[in-house]
Amino acid sequence: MDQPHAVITGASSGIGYETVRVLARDHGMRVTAVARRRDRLDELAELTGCDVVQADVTSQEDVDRLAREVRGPVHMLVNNAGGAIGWDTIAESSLDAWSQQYELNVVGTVRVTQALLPALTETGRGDVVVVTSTAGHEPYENGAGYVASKHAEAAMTRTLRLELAGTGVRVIEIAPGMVHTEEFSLNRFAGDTDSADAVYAGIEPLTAHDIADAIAWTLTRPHHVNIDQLVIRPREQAGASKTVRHAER
Ligand code: 8X3
Repeated sequence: MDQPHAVITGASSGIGYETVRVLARDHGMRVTAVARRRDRLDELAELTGCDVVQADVTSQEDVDRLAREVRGPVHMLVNNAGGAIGWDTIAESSLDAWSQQYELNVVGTVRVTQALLPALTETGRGDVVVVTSTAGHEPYENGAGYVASKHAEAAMTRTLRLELAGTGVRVIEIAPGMVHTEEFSLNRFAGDTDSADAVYAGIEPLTAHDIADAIAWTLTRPHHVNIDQLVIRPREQAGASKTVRHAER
């Protein structure tokens, strides 16, 4: 086969950024990094030699352009773009935040998948990875807008696997728990660094590299092996409502 080519969304930071590095640097894949921020994309291109496409997954126009601009066959799509907005009870949550999270986490993933599926099926052995969350499997208080969008994204992923059976395309769900990235919690708490830092207090959270490494592992199994779903949490996070925190030393 040609050099494997992976397209990764949400590549400007966190899990997406690290997945570009791991697939390009450690696995010698050709990577196209997709994100909104040009400066981060340029940095990644310099660091890894990846191709870049500046695009917002919530824009149909951008994603249509992505499908046109992506070079050569596409073997892998890593749908990583997504995020959480707000920390409120359902009674007090912003409807706008609900819509934004659904648009980004669910519709954005479907939009990119639709746009690249022809290129993925053409190769006869494609991969669609969807980075969901443990929030896609277990609810928690104050996060319902995110939790609901991630449940929907996980359901979409399982449906996609059913629909693509027989096409040669694997559908892989990666469901991370608490991952300390530079932006996830900051975005959730609208830039409030104290609240964002408190999420990771007294626990060793996962890193973006832990998840990128897991994504790479699923993608490098023999192609008849479909890792349907990987749920990955830090050891001290036994569940959404059960995190054991140790006193800071
Ligand atoms: C992020 C994990 O625990 O904040 O998707 O829902 S969590």
